[in-house]
Amino acid sequence: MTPAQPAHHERDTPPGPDVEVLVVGAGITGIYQLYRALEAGLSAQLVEAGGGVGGTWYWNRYPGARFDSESYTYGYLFSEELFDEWEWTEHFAGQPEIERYLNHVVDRFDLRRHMRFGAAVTAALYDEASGSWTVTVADGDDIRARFVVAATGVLSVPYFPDVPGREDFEGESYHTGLWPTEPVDFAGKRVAVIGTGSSGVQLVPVIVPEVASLTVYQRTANWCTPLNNAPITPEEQARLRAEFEAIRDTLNTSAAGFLHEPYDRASTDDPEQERQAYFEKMWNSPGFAKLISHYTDLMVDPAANAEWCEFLAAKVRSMVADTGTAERLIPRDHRFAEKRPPFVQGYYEAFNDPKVTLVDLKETPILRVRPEGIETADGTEEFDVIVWATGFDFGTGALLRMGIRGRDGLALAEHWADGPRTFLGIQATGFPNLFLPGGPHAAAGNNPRYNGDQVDFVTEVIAYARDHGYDTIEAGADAEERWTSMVDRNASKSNFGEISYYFGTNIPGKPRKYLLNSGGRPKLFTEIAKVRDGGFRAFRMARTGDLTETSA
Ligand code: N01
Repeated sequence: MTPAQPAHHERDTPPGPDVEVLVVGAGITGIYQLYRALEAGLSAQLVEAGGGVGGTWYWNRYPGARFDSESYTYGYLFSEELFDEWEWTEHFAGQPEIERYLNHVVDRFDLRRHMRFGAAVTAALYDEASGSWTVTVADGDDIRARFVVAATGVLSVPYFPDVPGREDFEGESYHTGLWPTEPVDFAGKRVAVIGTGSSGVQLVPVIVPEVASLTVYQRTANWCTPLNNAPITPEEQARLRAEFEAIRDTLNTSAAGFLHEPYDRASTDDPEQERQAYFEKMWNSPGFAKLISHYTDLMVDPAANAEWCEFLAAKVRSMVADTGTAERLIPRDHRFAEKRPPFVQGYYEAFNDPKVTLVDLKETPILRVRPEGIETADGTEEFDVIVWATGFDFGTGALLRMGIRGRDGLALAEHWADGPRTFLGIQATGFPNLFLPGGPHAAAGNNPRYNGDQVDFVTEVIAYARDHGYDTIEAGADAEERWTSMVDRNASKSNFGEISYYFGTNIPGKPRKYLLNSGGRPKLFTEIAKVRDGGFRAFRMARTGDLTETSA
């Protein structure tokens, strides 16, 4: 603005947007979106509810939190210099190192000055006349933005089950997804952990040495397999650097965004003895190799899956000394990968420590939380600390809590009353100029890879609109319908039950709709290419008459 121009409040016309792109969330996706927007020459700001950078990796700082995708496959690939200069210490880095990395990226690319922390979004209202959004943050400030990119993540709203008396507990209470920035002192304390998903099973073995006692409350046993983590040797570091181009190509094109090679044999191709040998190889393989490099029929043939599960059950029995505990730790009600499988370090072995007890909630459900502890059908056990490792309102949780209202005041909560409706997982019809990379209908493997694909495309679409003089971008209703029904249709073809939080089943009253991208990353690539080839006509782009006058 030149000095001769009046200040915004003195104008007759409404002021123009404060910023072209407002990113919500300083997680891995939001940081990347901020970088891309600035690189494209757009003015951009980022608001973040937390006190620092990291998103999931800021909030989930519980002991034991770590990657289960290889560190160098999870980090950014947009800069070879960044890839070269950052040395991950482990194949699967722990939360402190991840948080340091994300802060390094923010400072390395001078992004922090565009970021505002402690700024949770409480409302986002679309203004038809100006084709822009007014976003209210927790301190009451309003930011007007042409485009809003909600990079708020799928696992960002912790879920506390409605257990009677939960608020009455007089000891310390924590949720793994809302972990305090000050370390929690477990020394000599009687600790309860409720929940045995990926978070609970990471935490348990790490705190055992400190606690006086640890009681693990398990409702559903999980198929946990070893993470098989290791330090990255200097030779491996050198190889990673030397092979950057090839690594990036594979990660940018592979179906799930991993380096693991898909296997070309079905379990029925091998005789029993060779199958067992291959199962052993999988057991000793790192992280998600156990899904991606497994027999091709693992996820489609129930018999193949059942045989692998028998192999896993035998492993549990061999690791856990107490027979009753071992049997309780073996899942009976779902197949491998029907729920998101956790990868562990020393989880099963932790139950051999006399300080650790397993309570099977299918046998003795929690009746209530009391001021002094937890009451089950077996009586009350007293605790100093309760850790709720009870998961998240997955997929739609954050977006539906942001007070988003689009065209004609349409609430996103209303538009999604029966589950999310999106085009490519990045836009919803009726919400022009709002983008949702990394939200529902997005996930298809290693998060940063397909979230990054979405961010790249969002940036491309915004730049296209800008370069062609358009102010508004909105997914067409037919495009939204096509993508949404593709997601629902493919999800319903699975021979797995709808028991995972992927279907919203962990939250009472939530619509049972698939929340990931059931078409996978290849489908996202195909559709993006089609949109590009079709001259972006899947989006409605328009000029807003008075915008040119009022834009900053
Ligand atoms: O949450 P979850 P999470 N009474 O929903 C139990 C990612 N992640 O935070 O299965 C008793 O998986 C519930 O029991 P049930 C990863 O994508 C990644 O552990 O519903 N228990 C379950 O055991 C993961 O999938 C890493 O019967 C109750 C647990 O709480 C996702 O985050 C690390 C209950 C919740 O498990 C979520 O994982 C950590 C109740 N009323 C997380 N309600 C990496 O390694 C729920 N539960 C990268």
